[in-house]
Order: sequence, then structure tokens, then C-alpha cells
Amino acid sequence: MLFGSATAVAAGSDRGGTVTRIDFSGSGRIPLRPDPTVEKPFTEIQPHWKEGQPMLAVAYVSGTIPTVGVTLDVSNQNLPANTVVRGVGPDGIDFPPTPVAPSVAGTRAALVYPPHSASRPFQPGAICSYEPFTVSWETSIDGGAHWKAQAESRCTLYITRSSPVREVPETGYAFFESLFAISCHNASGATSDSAIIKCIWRPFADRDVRLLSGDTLAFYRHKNAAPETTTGGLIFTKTGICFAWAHLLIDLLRVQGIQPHNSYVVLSTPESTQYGPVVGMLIRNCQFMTPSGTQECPDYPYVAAFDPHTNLDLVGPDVFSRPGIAAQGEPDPVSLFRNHVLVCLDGTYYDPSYGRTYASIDEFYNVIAGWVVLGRGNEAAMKFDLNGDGTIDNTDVTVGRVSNNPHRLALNVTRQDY
Ligand SMILES: [Ca+2]
Repeated sequence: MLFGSATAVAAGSDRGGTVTRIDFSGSGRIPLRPDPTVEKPFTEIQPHWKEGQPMLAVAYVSGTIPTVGVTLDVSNQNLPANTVVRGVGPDGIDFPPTPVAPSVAGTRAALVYPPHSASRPFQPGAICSYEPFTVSWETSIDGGAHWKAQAESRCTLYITRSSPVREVPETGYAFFESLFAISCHNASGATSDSAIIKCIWRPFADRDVRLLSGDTLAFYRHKNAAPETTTGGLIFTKTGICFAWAHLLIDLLRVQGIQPHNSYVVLSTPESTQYGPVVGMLIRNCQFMTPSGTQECPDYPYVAAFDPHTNLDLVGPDVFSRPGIAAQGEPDPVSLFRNHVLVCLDGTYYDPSYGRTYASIDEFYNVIAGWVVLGRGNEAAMKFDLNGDGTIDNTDVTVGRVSNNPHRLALNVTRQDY
């Protein structure tokens, strides 16, 4: 997905004049926050722009009327005291003609257009993203018979379908600009909940979920066991685990005023079996060689060492984690999990981490390559460096004992709000 240029500035000088300040207000305005940084995790974007600042982003709820005031810097054209200023915006959203007395300083004149409500509201019930929202500011010296374009204001403007669900910053859900960018950009024009869900899902299905900065978000980027479990953490670090990805999908709906209930579906593995504690489920694909542990553990006959760097892949001798199902930002993601989180919307199970959907939980078993329980194995007997320390010793070390039957164990399924 692509956004409009984020580096452009709010004012244009192509009409001879410039906008030196612009203010957005009105009861429908949504206070946006910049994407989180270490220094500024939860600041607000002030709804006004001054010359020299980066392009402003503002947001409103559909059906509300924006209020805008501007200051124009134009050449001194001997403008009379009863100069009339108006703004001509997109989609008939104009700002009414208003007399403004210029204040002249040498060859320049400043025109301060006080805050005025637009001539019409943003289209009710429809999502929109103006990238940018451009208003041409014009003057008339004959009471409105003739108009001269003086300057243009440009800013990014997001329109949500409904009032967003209230922020809960401590859970990582806040009005971050990238949330509005992804949500409003993809769902532009959508009105119904089901249409909005389909549109917002699109970048997930393409495995191309990007922040305003252009950075792609990832699931366990570089196979690091990233601890981020929330939308804020995912946006901040650009990598997160399945919990964060499920939060992100739900939060993109929440900014449109959609609050799905019991949609957060946690799949968890049983704690243990008769053979020992359960390590987790393997996600496809895995390569299974000849099983060497059939006698000790017939239900989990394959023996495998854990990747010593992540513990989240198997590295032989009987099972190798191989590239299989691509995840967000990772064509070859980690493959061993204790749990997983899906989002159930309109009866479909969305798997944001992988950009896949399932008609039922049963269908999810198709992506399971097998199950791993914790056991012990002897390196010398296996002729394999099971703990990855570079030597094969006559010692017992921790190994995985693996079944390649996706239905060997059953997932526990709980549905909740997050
Ligand atoms: Ca060893």
C-alpha cells in the first residue's frame, strides 16, 4: 500500500502567496497521535500547522463539519480593507467568503481568516482519506464578483465512518496516525461493517502492512522472539507476535467505531502429555526424516534438536523446520508455538500473523505440521550435536520428540475481548 507523500508541506507557494498557519477545529475532530517513539510514546498532534513544520495530519468523524482558520501571506496588491477571503476545498467542502482587513508590511500583506465552519459536512457514513486535503484560498476585491487564487493549503485528512472506540493507551490502543492511515486509506468509500472488514484485511492478505514511514511490519522479524504483544508495541518496534497482530486488526476496526466482541480467539496447546510437557505445535512446513525414537516414544517418534538461537525451530536430525507458510514481513518465519491468536469476524477466522483466513478452527489444523513434547536424548547415541554447542558428548540433553500428525493433540479455544 502507498500513501501520499508524507514529506510535502502544508503550504504551497505556486499561487504567489503562502499559507503561514492553518488551524483545524470542530466537534468532530479526532485528536491524532504521532506513531510512538522512545521519547514520545503518547503525544498528541496539535491541530494547527505553522510555516516550516512537516505536513499536518488531522482526522474527523464522517458527517461532521470541519472548522478552519488560516493566515495567508500574499504580495501587497493594494488590497482594500474590505478584501473578501474564501477557501475552495474538495467535494464541495468550501469555507465561506469573509471580509478580512489586510495588514500590510512593505511588499507583503497578511490576511487572517478567522475560524469558519465549512459549507457542508464530510459525507455521512463514509470513510475517506484525503492525501492531501487541498484548499485553494482566494481573495476578491469587488465583493465576490471576481476571485483571485492566492495560496493553497494541503494536509493529510482522515475521515472515519463513526466515532472511534475510546483509546486505552495502557493496552497499546491509541489514535496513532498510522492506524488511521492504514484503516482509512484501505477502507476509503466503505460504509458497512462487513465491507470495512474486507477492505482493512486487504494489506494483511497481501502481507504488506506498512506504517506511514513506509516500514513494513513483521511477525517475529529475523526470527527474534519479539515480546511485543500490543498494537503500540508493534508500531514502535515494527515486529510483534500473534497477540500484537490480532490487536492491530481489531484496532484498525476500532478507529472506525467498530468494536467486535469475543472476536479475539486464543488457540493454546495442552500443558502436557503422558510423555512429558508439550513444547508446542509446528507450523508448516517441516521436513521429516526417518524417525529414530519410535521405541522410546511411539506417539512422538521423531527426535529433533531446538535451534539454539531461538528455540523456535527444529534443526534435525529427524525433523527440520523449512520455509513454508509465509508470515507478515517474514517469508521463512519461526515454526514452533505454544499458542496462536486469530480474530473471528462475521464467522470467518482471520489469521493476521500469516494473512490467511479459515472457515473454521478445524481448517487451522491444515497449517499444523505436527506436535512437539519435551524429552531427553543422548548425543553420542544419536551421533548428533543436540544442544548445538559444537561437540557431540556422551551426555543426555533436552530434545523435542515430535509427531507429524496435526491431530495428535487438540487445541484449547477461548474467545474473548482483548
Ligand atoms: Ca553438544
